[in-house]
Amino acid sequence: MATSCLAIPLMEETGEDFGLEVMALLSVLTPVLAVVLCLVIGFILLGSRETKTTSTSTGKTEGASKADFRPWVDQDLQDDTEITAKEDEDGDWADSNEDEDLLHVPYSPPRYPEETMLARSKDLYTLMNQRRSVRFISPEPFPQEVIDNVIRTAGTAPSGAHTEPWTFVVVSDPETKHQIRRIVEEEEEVNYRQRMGDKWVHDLAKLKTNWIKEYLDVAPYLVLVFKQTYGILPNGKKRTHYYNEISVSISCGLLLAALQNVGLVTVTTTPLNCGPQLRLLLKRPANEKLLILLPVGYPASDATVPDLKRKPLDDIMVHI
Ligand code: IYR
Repeated sequence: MATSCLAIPLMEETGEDFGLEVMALLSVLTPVLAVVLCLVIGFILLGSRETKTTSTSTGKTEGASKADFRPWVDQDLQDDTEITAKEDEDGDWADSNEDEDLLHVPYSPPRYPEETMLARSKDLYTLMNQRRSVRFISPEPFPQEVIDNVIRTAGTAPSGAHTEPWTFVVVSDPETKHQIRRIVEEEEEVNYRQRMGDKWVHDLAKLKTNWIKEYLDVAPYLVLVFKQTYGILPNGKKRTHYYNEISVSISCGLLLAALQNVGLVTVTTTPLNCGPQLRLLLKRPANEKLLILLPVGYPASDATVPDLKRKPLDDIMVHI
């Protein structure tokens, strides 16, 4: 803009003079233009950083001064829970004062002599170290009460603000199992062929997995674990389910241990892109999102597993 305004009086001069003057002007203006350009870029960058900082902080920290902003705390607190809760701000959320008078009672779980502790720690490790993800499951039935008890066990997991944000859908009906298989295989074929990409498919090659999931028809039970991204109170108001994904993941860990404890097997599957269809098939509400699908049964008599090794203690533990 500056050069075009200055060019007007130069119009009447000769072509040579015009060229010289433009050159002279440009040599004076270039450093000035460079400084102006730097300032503009600087302001733009600063502006975008500030917007980012505010948009990634939680409701609590919004509006906090720069000195108050503690990303190591505030961003850690922002799991999927808070994002989901904020996205749905127009919903009617409950105040969380209903448990204010919660009674605190004495707690004295069993205490073992050190020798017993050692033996028990070894025994549980030995049992859990035998756990493997098994994709070849026998159709042989087992009592439904065992499933009830392992799910009761999963339900003992800790959860954010004791919200217990889990739903375990147990499917034994053959037709529903088959519909689940159809949905999962259809999506998994697209996953393996397109969505997962070459690197992921290559990384899985050693496990010899693919989109054919026979176990979904064969296993006597399928357990579909849903995380409740928020709760719904009897009065219809929504209740925040803090850290719902972590809470449900912990409960899945307990479920795996409980299955191992009774000699049943499973494989933790996370069927990519199947959640919404499975949720609708199983008539679960919109606040529930599928986290994990577990086929459960005895291992097939000819079951095989990849010969994987576990990392030694030194590789997984740091003692300070
Ligand atoms: N969900 C797919 C792919 C898959 C992904 C991972 I990461 C595995 O450890 C195994 C399989 C499937 O179940 O085949």
